[in-house]
Amino acid sequence: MSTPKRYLITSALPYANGLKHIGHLAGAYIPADIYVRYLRAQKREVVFVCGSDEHGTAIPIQAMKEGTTPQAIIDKYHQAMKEDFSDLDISFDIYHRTSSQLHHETAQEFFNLLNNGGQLETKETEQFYDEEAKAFLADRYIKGTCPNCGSDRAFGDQCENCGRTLSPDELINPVSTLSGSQPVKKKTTHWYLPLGQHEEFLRKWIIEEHGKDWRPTVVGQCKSWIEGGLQSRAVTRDLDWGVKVPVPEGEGKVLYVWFDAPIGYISATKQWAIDNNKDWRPYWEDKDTKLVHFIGKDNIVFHCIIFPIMLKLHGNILPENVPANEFLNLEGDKMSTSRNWKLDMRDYILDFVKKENGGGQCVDMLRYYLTQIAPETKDSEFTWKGFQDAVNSELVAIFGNFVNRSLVLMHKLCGGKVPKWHEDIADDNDRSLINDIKNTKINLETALEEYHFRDGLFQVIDLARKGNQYLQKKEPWILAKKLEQDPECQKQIDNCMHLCLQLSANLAIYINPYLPNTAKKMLYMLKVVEKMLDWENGGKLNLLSVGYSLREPQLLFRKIEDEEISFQIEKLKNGSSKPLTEKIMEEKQPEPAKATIQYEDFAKLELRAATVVACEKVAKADKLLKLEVDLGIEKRTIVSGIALHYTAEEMVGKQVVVVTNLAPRKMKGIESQGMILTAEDHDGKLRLLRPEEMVAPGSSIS
Ligand code: B3M
Ligand code: ZN
Repeated sequence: MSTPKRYLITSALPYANGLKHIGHLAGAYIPADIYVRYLRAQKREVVFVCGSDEHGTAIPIQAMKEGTTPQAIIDKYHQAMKEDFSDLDISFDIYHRTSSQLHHETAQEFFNLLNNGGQLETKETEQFYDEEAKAFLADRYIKGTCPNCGSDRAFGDQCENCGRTLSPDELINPVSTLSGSQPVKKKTTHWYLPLGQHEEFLRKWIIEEHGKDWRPTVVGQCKSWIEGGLQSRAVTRDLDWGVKVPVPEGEGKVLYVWFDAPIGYISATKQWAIDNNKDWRPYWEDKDTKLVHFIGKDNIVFHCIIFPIMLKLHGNILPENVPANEFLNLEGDKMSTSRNWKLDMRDYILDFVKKENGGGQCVDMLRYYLTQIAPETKDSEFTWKGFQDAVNSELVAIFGNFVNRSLVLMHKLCGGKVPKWHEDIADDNDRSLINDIKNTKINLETALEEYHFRDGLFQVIDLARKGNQYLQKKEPWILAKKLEQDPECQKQIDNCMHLCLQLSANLAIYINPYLPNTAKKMLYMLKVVEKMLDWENGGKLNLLSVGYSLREPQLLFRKIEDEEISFQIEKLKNGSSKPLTEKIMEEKQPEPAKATIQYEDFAKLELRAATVVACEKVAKADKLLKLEVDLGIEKRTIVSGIALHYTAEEMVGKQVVVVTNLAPRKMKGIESQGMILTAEDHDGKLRLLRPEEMVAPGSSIS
């Protein structure tokens, strides 16, 4: 296929009824993010959309559980999920929500167009009705025994035990979850999408056109749906939470959540276009757009059968691929929210990313392991031991080790500068490594274009492994010892180190889609700008110029200790993954009183008043502002975590209190030369501490 003009990449819209776990992350978010980062490095035009799915019965059910309103539920979880994705560096261009006005209008317009075009049928049917609660029962509100596996906890739409999609009529001994009573049948009218009329289209499009390039698991599921005969699907529900059916006869009814949710991809694109002054239409109407949906396997039928029919009828483009993933199990068992057998993204963030020695490297460690075990072709399993092994024996021992050794050796043996390349003494080992650097680019490209993310990652690690083998063969440290007798050895050392450094630069390019924080850290050490990560630079051997001096290396990854692993396993077995409210509380607990100190201890602090002379937001960091402050005799740069509480504009001109003798610290690559004092309110809000009246900048505070 020729290169498309633009790409629209979507990740499944998660239900805003709870925090999402690493199974979701591995299924629909990390692979999409890798793909998008790769496309961006290729300088392709790409928009990556996602957002919260805020309709469906899951929302009012969660509200009942938490004793609050559906609105409060979606507000809480929308915000929480958005933060979690951002903490794990999932780089959506927009994270939208289906409760927005724009989405309601878009979904209603969609329904009207299909309805007015005669593409929907209405049917009167009998549906389950709860006489005590006086309400029609949505499928999710009915529980009973699964006809497939016999589990007595199946819902009217799906059995969570065996995964089978159900209709309420199939349930044995149905009961209403609203009142616990036995539901009765009552007449009601609904709109239906007659899937059966589109069977020919589906057969041609999926089986003939994409039977070879889509994942076999996806094509297999579609085939069995089509061969099983496609029934008409109701696209409306008797419910008061959702997008209102936009016709008078639809009073009291809403669109079925699976009708409106995928339209959420379109409304997200519209909102993105508004925010960025772009036109959304080509993304959904121009055949030169490549649309790709990243989802989990339980969403296949909606993305490969129902939504494509809707898109076709509405005159939109169809997805080019739907790389659905299978499921991720956890420590020998299925992940489950009700049994609290799961690892929430938030738990990992609190235990690793936000811990002292965490940050970007812990984000990358999780991204690494989840890609290495990605359930691309069959279910796979997350174990803490596996996580530890992947980090310690691959990231630390292979990738991190190679980069670190290369930099340490070049500082030792080449005076901290990129040494020359002497073509006249190049040998087979050199040439074979050069070939590997070039071939990895081609193999990685193929893997990424075909959505084989695991395989691609393996290629990158394998290249680092080859780098280690090369160093081991060349032994530049031995050559260094021979220098006195044989000064010619310097040329061999030069070649070896030159190649290792060019390989390190290439590794940064190749790892960037997978582990963006690691790539950035490498850029810093190699003292090169972000532009070097452009894909077209992959395979080049002149990325670092001869004579260029590089920084001292820092370790790319830390080891995962045994205690961390046993702690996590204990935690999982004790079911101590806490609900969100407690997780937030945990973060915000007032600190216990600290031990008494002497005046001398206090006097060690140097506090001064300073005036903010310039201020800007730190790119890609929601919470950070970069300030330039005037301390009378000098100006300093300070990075402060107050961006959620003050805008950059309002900071300029303000006086603040600065701890001036604190050791400088790097945040997002900027050195912060001091700290600004704030008070934290109970609700987490930060307020600046400052002199009651303006004082001369630099005034000391005691
Ligand atoms: N919210 C189901 C899920 O999270 C659903 C996906 C919608 S994608 C349009 O599995
Ligand atoms: Zn079942």
